[in-house]
Amino acid sequence: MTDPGDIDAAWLPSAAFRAVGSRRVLVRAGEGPQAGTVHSELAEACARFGGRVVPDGADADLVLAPADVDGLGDEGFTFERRGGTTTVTASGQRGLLHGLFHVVRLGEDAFTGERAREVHRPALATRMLDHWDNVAVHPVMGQVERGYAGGSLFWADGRARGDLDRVRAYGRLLAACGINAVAINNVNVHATEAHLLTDRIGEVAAIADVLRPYGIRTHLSVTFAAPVVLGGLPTADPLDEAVRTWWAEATRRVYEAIGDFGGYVVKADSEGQPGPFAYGRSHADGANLLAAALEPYGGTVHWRAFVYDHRQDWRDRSTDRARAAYDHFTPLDGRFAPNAVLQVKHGPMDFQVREPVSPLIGAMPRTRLAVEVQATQEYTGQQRHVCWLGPMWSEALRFRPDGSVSAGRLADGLVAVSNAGDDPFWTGHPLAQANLYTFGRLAWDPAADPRAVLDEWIALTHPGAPERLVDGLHAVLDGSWSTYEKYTAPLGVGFMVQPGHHYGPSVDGYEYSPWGTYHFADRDGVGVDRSAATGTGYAAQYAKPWSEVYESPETCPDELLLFFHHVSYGHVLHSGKTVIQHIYDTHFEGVEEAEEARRVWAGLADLVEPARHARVAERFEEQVRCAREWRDQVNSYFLRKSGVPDGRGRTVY
Ligand code: GCW
Repeated sequence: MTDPGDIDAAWLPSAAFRAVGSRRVLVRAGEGPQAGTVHSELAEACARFGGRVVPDGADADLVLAPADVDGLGDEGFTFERRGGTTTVTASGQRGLLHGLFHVVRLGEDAFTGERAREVHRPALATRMLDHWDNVAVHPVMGQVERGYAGGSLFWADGRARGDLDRVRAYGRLLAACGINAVAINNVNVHATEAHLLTDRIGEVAAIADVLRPYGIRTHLSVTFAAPVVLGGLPTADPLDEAVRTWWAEATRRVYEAIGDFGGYVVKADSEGQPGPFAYGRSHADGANLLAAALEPYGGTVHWRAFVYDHRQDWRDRSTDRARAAYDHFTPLDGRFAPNAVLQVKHGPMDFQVREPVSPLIGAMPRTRLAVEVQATQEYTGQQRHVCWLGPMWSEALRFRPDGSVSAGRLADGLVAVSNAGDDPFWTGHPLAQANLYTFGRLAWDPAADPRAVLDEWIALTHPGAPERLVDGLHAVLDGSWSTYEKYTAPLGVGFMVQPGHHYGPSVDGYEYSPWGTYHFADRDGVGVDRSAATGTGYAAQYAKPWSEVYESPETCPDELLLFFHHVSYGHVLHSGKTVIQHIYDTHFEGVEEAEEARRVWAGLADLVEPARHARVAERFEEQVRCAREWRDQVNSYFLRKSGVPDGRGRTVY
């Protein structure tokens, strides 16, 4: 059982260091912030578990040392075990830090048998978390927009926290799963937060100082209107000389305060945020303005592609929000600066439980791209429901726009909206920690098997876990995404959530709204026709084979059918069921699966630290209640629309 003092430690409880800490360890990491971390981690682990940090030349069980290995880069490392010695080498301190955590993950396995030299390096250069944290509590969105884990880790009482110990602990957790960049404020940049860029950069620097020893660079969300709202200029036109000078000067000062500052994140012309459209300029003009300011210092601008009309008329059937990012950005391919990265949500809509992979991914070969996923569970149960997103992300990362199975790279970076806050369990729902951990590991290696990553998380979080606990956690987590999908919006149609906060069911909640998120259910059928032949043409944004696969209901995968097509309730799926019977069956099953997961969790009470067990148990009560609400509202809605009864005669209201 976990030491109660370790609740805060998530996947790095002290016992996770037992294997390393009971060895003779030789470190030649050199000087520098991450080298310092390697030294102190090992010294602490050895002090706790009876090992020893030995001087150069002495016999050692574990050696960490610099080496010049071709192609390792700044973050890669080698690992091998020969003649009773485990050796980690790296060209940079960051690599040694990653190597150390690799050894921690392996535990005793790192010190048994022989292992030929393995080379480890991250597949994606940027592995980033975006925090939607506000400095000043926002009247509607609170301190953390879409945050379900308490307040912000970084900000409290209107300023950067004075005590950054928890930020330090956070940085350590992130380093241990491979994350190397954090944006510390909301992409919706409000009045107070705009000032972080200029007169409040000192607060950002204090946070950056704490994250640096873990190899994490700090990024800032900035408002495109900064030259106006902060600089007093009459315009923020990206082609205006005074505007360019303003950004260059502001950025120079940022780097004076934070030498390794990562760069800017920008949400422009999106949901009311200012952007280049106001000046008749393109998003390439906008992004390149900031890229030019950052370029002398090696910084990057992450420019978000979440640009769509959020004030559309629901009566207008020709506008399709799913098309928007592709339509806006593909004409700009090749026009973005080398240090501008287009940050694209993994799906074309908005982090629904099921969406196709965005057609923008793969459609801009001359543009650097980062894929954005949402660890914070805005649409997947808000950390009251267990919903492990590893399989969903893995599916998206394995998707190949040309239908191949090659391991070719989808993007330069992977970004997640963080699900962490100042909650003692970090993520509100203790099991949601698995999402954060899995994200980091998949960003390091998108080809990794998510279940193996989950095994790592379980082993680190519960060192020495008996098989019953390991099996129980798998039983609760493995299928939790599929369970959530079953009791919520069916067959990829999306939304059906309560407007505004997005928790719980409201089938027609967004049906007559300006947000572009409709399901078009009537008495005959449901779904959005996005075919090229008769619909919005969205399906044609894909390259072959996907454009053809999605074009026809005959070939479209069941799980996406209502995303791409409007079909009758009697339409027969590949599964052999009609759409209406599928809706009934999955909603009953989803609730049963949630109840079963709750039962499995209850049976683990003797193996899990009591406070953690109680927190999860309490969340399961809410999940089951809410799942039943989803089931009954969705089933009743479709019974009333269609008049088709459940083939199995179960209760529908
Ligand atoms: O998912 C939506 C959220 C908004 C968010 C927006 C975005 C930060 O509902 O709260 O704003 O996406 O990604 O910009």
